[in-house]
Amino acid sequence: MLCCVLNTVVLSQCNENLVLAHGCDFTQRRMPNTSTRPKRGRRNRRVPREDPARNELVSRSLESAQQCLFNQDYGTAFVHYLLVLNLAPVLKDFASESFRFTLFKWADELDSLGRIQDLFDCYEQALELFPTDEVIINSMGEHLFRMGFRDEAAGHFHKALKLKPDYPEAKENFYRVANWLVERWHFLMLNDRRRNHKYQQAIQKAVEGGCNTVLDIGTGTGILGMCAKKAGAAEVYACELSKTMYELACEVVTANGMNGRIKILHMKSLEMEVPKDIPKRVSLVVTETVDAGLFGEGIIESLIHAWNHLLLPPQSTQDPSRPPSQAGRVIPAGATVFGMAVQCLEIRRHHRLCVSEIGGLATAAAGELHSPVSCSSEDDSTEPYTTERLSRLPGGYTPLTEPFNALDIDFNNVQELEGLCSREVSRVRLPVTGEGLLDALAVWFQLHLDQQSSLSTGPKEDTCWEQAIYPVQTPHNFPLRPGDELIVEISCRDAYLRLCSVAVARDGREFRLDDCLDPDKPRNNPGPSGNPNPSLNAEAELCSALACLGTEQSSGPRDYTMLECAEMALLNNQPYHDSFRRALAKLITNLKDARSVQGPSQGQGLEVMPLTDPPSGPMDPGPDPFYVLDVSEGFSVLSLMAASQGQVKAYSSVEKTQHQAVLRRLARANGVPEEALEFWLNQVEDEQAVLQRPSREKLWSAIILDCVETCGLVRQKLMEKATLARCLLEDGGQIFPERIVLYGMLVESDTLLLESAVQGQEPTLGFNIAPFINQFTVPVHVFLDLSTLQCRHLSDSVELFILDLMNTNANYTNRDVKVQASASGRVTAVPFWYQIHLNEEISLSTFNQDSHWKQAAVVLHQPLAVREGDWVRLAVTLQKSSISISASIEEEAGETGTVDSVRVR
Ligand code: 44T
Repeated sequence: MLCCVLNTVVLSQCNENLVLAHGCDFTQRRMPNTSTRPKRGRRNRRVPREDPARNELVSRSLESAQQCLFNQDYGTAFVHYLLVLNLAPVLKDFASESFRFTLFKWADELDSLGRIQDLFDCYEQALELFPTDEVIINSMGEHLFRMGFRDEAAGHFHKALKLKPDYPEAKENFYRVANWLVERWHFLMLNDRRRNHKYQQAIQKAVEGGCNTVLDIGTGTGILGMCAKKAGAAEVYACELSKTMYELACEVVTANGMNGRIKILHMKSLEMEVPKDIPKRVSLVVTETVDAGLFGEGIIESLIHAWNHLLLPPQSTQDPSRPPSQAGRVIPAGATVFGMAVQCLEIRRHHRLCVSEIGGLATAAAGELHSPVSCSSEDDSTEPYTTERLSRLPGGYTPLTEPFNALDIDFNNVQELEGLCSREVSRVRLPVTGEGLLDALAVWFQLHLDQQSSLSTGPKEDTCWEQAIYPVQTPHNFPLRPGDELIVEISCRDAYLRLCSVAVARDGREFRLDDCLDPDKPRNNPGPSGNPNPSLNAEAELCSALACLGTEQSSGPRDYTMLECAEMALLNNQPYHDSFRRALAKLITNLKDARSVQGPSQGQGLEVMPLTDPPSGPMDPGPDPFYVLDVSEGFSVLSLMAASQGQVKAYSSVEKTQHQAVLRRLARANGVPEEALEFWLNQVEDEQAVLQRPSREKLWSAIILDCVETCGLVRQKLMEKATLARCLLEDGGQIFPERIVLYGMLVESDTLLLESAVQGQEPTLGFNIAPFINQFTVPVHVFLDLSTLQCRHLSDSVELFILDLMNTNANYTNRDVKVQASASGRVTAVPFWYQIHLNEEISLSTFNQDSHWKQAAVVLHQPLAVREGDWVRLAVTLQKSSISISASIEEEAGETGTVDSVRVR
């Protein structure tokens, strides 16, 4: 009997661990996947007939469906249900719950078998039966998201929420992906009055000057097209590639009485043709398809295509008499790009490994770890730059050069646009003006709307724009000083502007900055302090870098591994790893003590395993090890740290082969025997292996759960995972963390408002846009840097919520918290962060300067005016893993603390 129970536990353990290990990660800040998945052909619907044979078939099928469901044969059950409900739609109400359950179970199986097309076919069949079932729609969205079809997933969540506005699962999903549908910068741009006004003026001038046929490329909400129409253009066309934005533009244009007067096309400008899409070439193209790196939205390609196919020929210098209505031109007319070298710790720790030791493990053997941002164009998985608002980087930045002119581009000169990508790589020599480590080149630009007017995206401007960041990827720590010259290469391969720091000139010699090819040479890890290794002065650092360069020709393979920026920052987070190390050590010591009292394996009432040879080293797992499971998302060394404690057999859920290889190398170099570390997902791939897992008789001593996403939100399904994990623990075993406590404070922040909705009652440039785009407002802001957020603190920090992972039944869903205003003002938001308690003594904060976590904030529906000393009641709700907060003034005075909490039923 015991054996049977355990087998069931182990079997379900295998599945549950998969559940524990896999989750939707809504937070990846990589390029959205714009591909669309293949669609199933529409099937003919059966027409139900009334006859006894059919009734017999229906009832037998229904019985079979129920029997199969009972036997957990979900595939067959699903087919039976389909048959039943197609033949007898009257049974829909009766069978809907079981049908859904069957669908979800079968879909999970198909998912784990990789039968993706079958999975979506099932959903589409289900939706033919239940077209307005928000639960099915939402669940299909979750599968779509996991498969990388993010736009489509977001569309499904939105649809589910429209069908049932208070459906918590859909709300949570929608909030997490809304920015894939309507990116947050739309709000910023529409709130940027100066930018709106300048564009409007430039367009008005051009139209009044005779450009009367206009095409708005990438119209977004339709604003620039409407400006052209309002200025009197005879014909206005607009195109938009995002379906959601296209639909929004149509709504906005109609609401502003311009329906039929602006032709909006749902397509990429590159696919447009004359006369198929627009009757004739236009005299003006307006566009703001520029990102922080200027070319990232494809403006070069779009304008080359527009000049060749959609625009009238440009005004020529030979024949200046051609009237503007007969010549083509573009707003913006061109741009000037600037760059500047900077030292910035925050950038460094997201792109380079800065520590030589993590939680007791030497890192040298990890090989070269790179972030996915690199100036090389060879690797498809890398992007040339990332974006940051320099003024908001925690810890700030130090300029190492003056801003330099990197590029000038004339959007009205098609030859220049076409020549850009075939241009020779240009080299600039920049006098170094500041002292510090070279971490990145920051780039911004001036967008010349016309001869008179321009917009700047510079770090010192009061704009909403971010700057493009080209991180330096060399493993060396390269201290620059005034008098040096930094040599930068500027190129424009595949229509991306690429900047790369290649060398430093000092005292008449040139030192290349590319990688040290000999992995065995010691490296000077920059260290988090900015001046990394106090024993090495700048000169010695340079010499040691040179020593590496001397061996550049050495053969031998390079161990080159890519980590996401957040994974890199996590590796650099020493307090995090040290805390885990201490907490794990304490647990193992306690369990050892308990075992020595009880005798081996007694605690679980299991057969004593045959004794094998005694452990040969301190880190050998030995015959009766402690089992530790790390189900962190992405790359994590916690399993290895556990294995290095000795007498531990650790299971890692690191999936990528390259990442597993890094862990193996680190294990070898740190004396952790191979058998002490296993990769969980390798094992479960092979069903046989699952059943023969060495730990089948065992329960876990520790399960490490990844509870907070980098973006600052509680990981989805955390509590469900904790409940499962709790069942899989041995006596005295522990979930890490055992508890997380949510903290927050009252702030007044206009910045957060500007990023979440179009503000104010005033129409935007006279147009009614806000109510439409504000439908996509999401009350929770993620990826905040609270330490640099422009805001006024209106209270101290206060405990908002506790999540007990060791006893999930003890949790509540609602809690009222009272907090006193420490200053007068308007509470616009409640930023929040977490204290993660690994055990009673050891905890970590997600709001800490070494943290790889960012913070999040709830933006209040309505700002709340407070006077100093007022008591504010915060009603905090945690539904699934999404937090909502509303605030009101508390009339009676009282002490800070919980007013009320409602337990989970
Ligand atoms: N964001 C800047 C980029 N499109 C600005 O679908 C600035 C980022 C930013 N449509 C913080 C602040 C800011 N044909 O809806 C999008 C896009 C569409 C096209 C048709 C094409 N060839 C294209 C190319 C793009 O154009 C719209 C605007 S694109 C970028 C705008 C405040 N973070």
